[in-house]
Amino acid sequence: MKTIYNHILQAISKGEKLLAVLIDPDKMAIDSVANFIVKVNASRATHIFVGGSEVAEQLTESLVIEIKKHTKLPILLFPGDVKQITNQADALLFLALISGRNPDYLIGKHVEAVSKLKDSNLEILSTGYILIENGKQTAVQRVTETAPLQNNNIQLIADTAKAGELLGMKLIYLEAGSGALQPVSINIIKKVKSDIRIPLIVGGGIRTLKQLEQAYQAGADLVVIGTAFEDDESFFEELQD
Ligand code: 1GP
Repeated sequence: MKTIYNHILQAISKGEKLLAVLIDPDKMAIDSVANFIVKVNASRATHIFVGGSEVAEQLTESLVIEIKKHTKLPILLFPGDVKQITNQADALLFLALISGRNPDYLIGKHVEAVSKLKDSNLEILSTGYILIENGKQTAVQRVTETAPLQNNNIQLIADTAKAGELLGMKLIYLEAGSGALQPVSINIIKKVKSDIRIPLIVGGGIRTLKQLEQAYQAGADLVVIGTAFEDDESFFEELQD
């Protein structure tokens, strides 16, 4: 059953806030998964995202299989490339990098992905992915060869998100980049949230409970955290369910 998107909509309609733990297959050894997932399960996390900008072939599939052994949380692929797509996950964030103008990341990779998706059971969630400047170059910028939107051009960011919604995307993801020095600003989140009707994901550079709560209060429906957990797993203790 492809119910992940409906669950997200239902949770939002009840005023619930969602949290995804991002696991990068390039940084997580298979034999560390069991211990890590115990902490994820005990935390307020509602989803697991798996993906990274640069991941060796096959790593994603074996990691997803291992994660699944230890949790009932839905696993969503957050792929940096077509080779990270595996039918073992529950859903795929089918990301279009709408902040950039690189045709490969707007449509090219998606066409390539179709042969992998034809017989797949993955729930496919079309997602408008918007990269926002955070003071340092991120892996996404380097790999996609696109410039982020400037964080002081809030109208352009909001219009980009709205264009994604009007194109029929199911989710908007505001991304400061993995390990960003500063998360997406409260003002940006507030403005985008007030302009769109579809669920809003926010990620990149969120390292404290305060930043998490600020993102939620500003209007993020689902926050993604990766680096803070990679750097210090005790952060999970602050996020007990
Ligand atoms: C990156 O938004 C995610 O794509 C999470 O970022 O690793 O900085 O938490 P962090």
